[in-house]
Amino acid sequence: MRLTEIELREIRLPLVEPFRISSGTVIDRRILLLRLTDESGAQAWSECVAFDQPIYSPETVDTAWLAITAWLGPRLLAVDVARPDLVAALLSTGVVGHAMAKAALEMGSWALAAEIDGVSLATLLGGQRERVGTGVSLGIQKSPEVLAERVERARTEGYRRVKVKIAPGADLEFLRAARAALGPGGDLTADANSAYTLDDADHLARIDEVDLEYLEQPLGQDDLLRHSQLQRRMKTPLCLDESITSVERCEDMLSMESGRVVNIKPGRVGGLRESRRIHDVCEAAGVPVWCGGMLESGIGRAYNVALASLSNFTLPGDISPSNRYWARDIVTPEWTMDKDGFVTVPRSRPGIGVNVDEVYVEELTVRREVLRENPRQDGRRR
Ligand code: OSB
Ligand code: MG
Repeated sequence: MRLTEIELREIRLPLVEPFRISSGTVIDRRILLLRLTDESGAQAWSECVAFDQPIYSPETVDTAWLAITAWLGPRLLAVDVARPDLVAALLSTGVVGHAMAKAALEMGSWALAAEIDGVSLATLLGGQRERVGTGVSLGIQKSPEVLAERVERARTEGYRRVKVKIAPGADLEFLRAARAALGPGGDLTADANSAYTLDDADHLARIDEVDLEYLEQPLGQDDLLRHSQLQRRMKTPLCLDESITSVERCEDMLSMESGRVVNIKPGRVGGLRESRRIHDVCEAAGVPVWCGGMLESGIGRAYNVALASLSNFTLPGDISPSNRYWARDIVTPEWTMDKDGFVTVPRSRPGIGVNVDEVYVEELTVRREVLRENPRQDGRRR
């Protein structure tokens, strides 16, 4: 595989409703899309999951744009890539951080390889599952009553798990209302997006009463040790999201017992190779994983669905259907969920399994830049 062109596009896609987490709110999603072209003419679209503001991690759309155009894109254009699992190392040598920017290129390389090989991305990754279980992630609502209505609706729509965003001042009462709406047997989880400190341990331990499947990322990204101290004081399993930035951090979590469940987001860990490594060490340790979401368009979602087809993704992921986020998605067919709460893994066509609506993408585009290979020193163009 030899890339001849990397096209960057920023689109704006309004969410059907604002999404509020403890650290901020997303209303209009600014999304950075890439289109990779290789010398055979094969193409693949990918998505960078960074937000407009650094509310989840240090990266943003603008830092990723810079990283890809200034440092990462030129590197990928300068080499022949034998296999997509080599791209992560190529992008990481000498460039620290910028995981989401790297992931957009790395993941696109996997899809391009799948296109060239004529197989689906899920198949190339080694995923066996035919469908993946779907959960909904509900942003912080105005009141426990409003949340209860949303939970009730999610339950009737068939979601296999309901996740509720929490923050100090919007936690226990909200979770009690959610539990009442879902019933005692329903899978309920909460995500704090790092809104607490260990000083809140007594308060957080009271969350045990609502019987969550897990509590996601209560403490800071770097708080692996503190999460292990909190875990010892709670019955509820902890799940780590922001903290797991690499397979090494995941190994640290396992040896410190900082949590019992892992959320894998390929953007957060630099791509699909690292995601698979994390999946594998968790599987070996008997720790279940699920695929997180970043309010992706249908392009990013395709990668999440393919990843979640791997064997140890035994818990429902944040992989909701297109209409939970967008009035109109940028792919066809749009992503749908069946009445049992599953999304089907597309296998019948090569690559990411959906078509990109390029006319609509063009309409939504607010910024565009194209990177091209530099002719080789000897003047030959292959
Ligand atoms: O922690 O998973 C998170 C959205 C914004 C920032 C952080 C998170 C989320 C979600 C979105 O939970 C889940 C989805 O894409 O459906
Ligand atoms: Mg999370």
